[in-house]
Amino acid sequence: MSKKLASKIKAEAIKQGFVLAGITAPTPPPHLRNYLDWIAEGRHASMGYLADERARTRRANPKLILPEAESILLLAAPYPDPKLASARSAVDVKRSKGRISAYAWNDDYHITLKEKLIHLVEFIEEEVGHEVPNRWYTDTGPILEKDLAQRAGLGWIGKNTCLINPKIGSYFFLAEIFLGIKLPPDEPFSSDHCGTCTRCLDACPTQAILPNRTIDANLCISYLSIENKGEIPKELRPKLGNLIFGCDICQEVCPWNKKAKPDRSSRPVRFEGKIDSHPNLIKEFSLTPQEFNKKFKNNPVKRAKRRGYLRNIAVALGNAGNPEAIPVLEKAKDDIEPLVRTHAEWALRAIKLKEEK
Ligand code: B12
Ligand code: SF4
Ligand code: SF4
Repeated sequence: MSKKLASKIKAEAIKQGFVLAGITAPTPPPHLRNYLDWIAEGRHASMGYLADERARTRRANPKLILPEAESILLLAAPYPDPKLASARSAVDVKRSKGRISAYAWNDDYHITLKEKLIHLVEFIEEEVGHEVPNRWYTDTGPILEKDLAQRAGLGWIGKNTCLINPKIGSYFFLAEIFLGIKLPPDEPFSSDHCGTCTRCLDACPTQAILPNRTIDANLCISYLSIENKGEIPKELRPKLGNLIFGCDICQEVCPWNKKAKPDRSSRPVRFEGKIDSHPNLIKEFSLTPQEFNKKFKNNPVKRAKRRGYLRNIAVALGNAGNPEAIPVLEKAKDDIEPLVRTHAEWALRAIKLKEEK
């Protein structure tokens, strides 16, 4: 097992823009039990792909993903710190503006990281002088990414369930490359830096965070506004406030993100969002299918589809209670999407109720 090769690979990963790199073996993840209990309790909501046979067997045994695998390289790629936009746009809290999660301000990481992962595989093959069986993923693989990343030494799993690194916080994506070569594994990150802190649990608007460091997706705003394809339960709508795609709250309150500098990647970082992180809700609600597709072509927001995105905006408009939204909401009663129509009707009722008070 070459330590020198491992160091070279990690150095190349950092050169490519990753901020953390570590190695672990393709053995079963340490906290598989938590995942099995989680799906048995239905905490995955409608995300059936997390609970099927393929999902369970592969998570239990990473070797099933690539039988030749001898090592897994775990990587972290930074995304913007939400406080960069808060500083830029103090109107954040003015409720006619929506909020889009920081991870979605730029092009979809499923697309942008692909190139870097392929480059790393090529680099490794050049170094060893032959082809190396490999398989890479970011997010979409049947893997407990955080559990493996913790074992590869990248950080600890916080009470908010995110992987946190003491130097850089938690605003990063995880990616991994399964490799058919033996590399020396890193020491697992064994300390827990949450201590007695409960800020994330206290701040979560829907109390979605469970005591065993898992999330009840049925309650999580990130799930409700992105993965959920149906109605948002009426009793939860007020809790969404002005969040129209994803949620960063349990990370924003985390002291480890407050400490982390926005330029944690040691490169100059400005506000680099390609899309408006705090769009005007009334304007955004008027997006036609063509405009939506154009605006979010390579952006994570497209995952919600126009009907999910406008559903979320209708809820935010209802929560804002601004009567100026009435004309666009009235118009949406004829929208092609039933989901948009029902949520617009709810928003109109919510605004009228607020007016009567
Ligand atoms: C499904 C999913 C979701 C669901 C469910 C989230 C959840 N926490 O389970 C929803 C839609 C809600 C979601 C939301 C978000 N997600 Co998501 N999501 C995933 C996905 C695809 C699977 C997660 C999963 O398997 N959950 C099931 C539970 C049981 O597993 P787990 O969360 O890994 O939990 C483990 C720990 O709790 C551990 N554990 C429990 N106790 C202890 C104790 C110790 C000491 C240790 C070490 C471990 C441990 O055991 C569990 C099993 O290993 C992963 C990618 C992947 N393939 O892993 C991305 C992923 C977790 N998501 C990610 C992101 C960025 C987000 C959001 C921030 C997006 C947003 N802004 O809206 C939010 C964050 C919400 C939150 N606080 O978790 C990143 C997280 C990066 C990081 N730094 O941690 C990931 C890794 C995707 C990626 N490749 O970057 N997500
Ligand atoms: S992402 Fe938001 S809703 Fe989900 S657990 Fe964190 S604070 Fe709660
Ligand atoms: S807010 Fe506190 S408890 Fe929650 S993840 Fe951060 S340090 Fe841990």
